[in-house]
Amino acid sequence: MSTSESEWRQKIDPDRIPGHVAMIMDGNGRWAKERGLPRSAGHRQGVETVRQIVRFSSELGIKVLTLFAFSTENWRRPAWEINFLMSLPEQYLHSELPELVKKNVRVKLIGDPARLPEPVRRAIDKGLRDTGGNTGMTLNFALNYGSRMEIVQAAQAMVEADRQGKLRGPVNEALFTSYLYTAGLPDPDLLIRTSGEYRLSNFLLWQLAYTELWFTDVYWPDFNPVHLLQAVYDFQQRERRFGKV
Ligand code: V07
Repeated sequence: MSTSESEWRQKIDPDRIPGHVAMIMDGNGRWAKERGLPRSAGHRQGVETVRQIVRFSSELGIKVLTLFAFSTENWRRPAWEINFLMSLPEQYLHSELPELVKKNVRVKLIGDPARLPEPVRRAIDKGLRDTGGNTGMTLNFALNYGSRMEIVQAAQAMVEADRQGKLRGPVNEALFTSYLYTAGLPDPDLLIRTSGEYRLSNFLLWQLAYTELWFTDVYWPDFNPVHLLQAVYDFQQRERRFGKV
């Protein structure tokens, strides 16, 4: 452990670790460009960061980690880049699944799986199966995820349930929440976005209503455990009011 890592660790209250941390992993392309490398090199290094941050988050005691891996808008990228990105879930799970199982991490997916290539779906299904009984950190990958689509699909499902006379109770926040991909998960306490962009980019719009937001100029491939400790430290200095005085 580096000095600065142990120093930051000491500044953090272990009893007030944010239960759910969500991350927008931005800046892989810019990281590569600044080094004169192809975008794929940025994505590959981005996966290394995912490995490291998942390990560290689970050791820190974070209960749910949600990572925005691929948005519904990302299909507009060039075909070669989409193909490359779609090879990453399999690569990651192939190398990490044994460790995730050992560390009691449970893999979850939010997003529409319908458009994902068959091999990706198969690899993820295996990940969900092999970790389904785990009770440690939930590692939640947002893949082909878009928040407005999620909300519209929830509304459609409620209309359909009502048509079939199966709507359980009045339409309120609790019922609506139960139709989202994130049903059963707590709302994020902390959102981290890398790479100096100050937007939500159609990520968890409903779920982020009271979330603390934390931004850094650091590109995702350079994001490390010390940055995460800094974000958690800042989180612990803030006073959350949830709309109350
Ligand atoms: C992707 C690496 C991180 C930076 C952002 C873009 C590139 C991990 C996954 C993944 C997804 C599902 C899963 C296991 C791993 C991933 C995509 C891109 C599409 F079950 N990283 N990563 N998926 N990047």
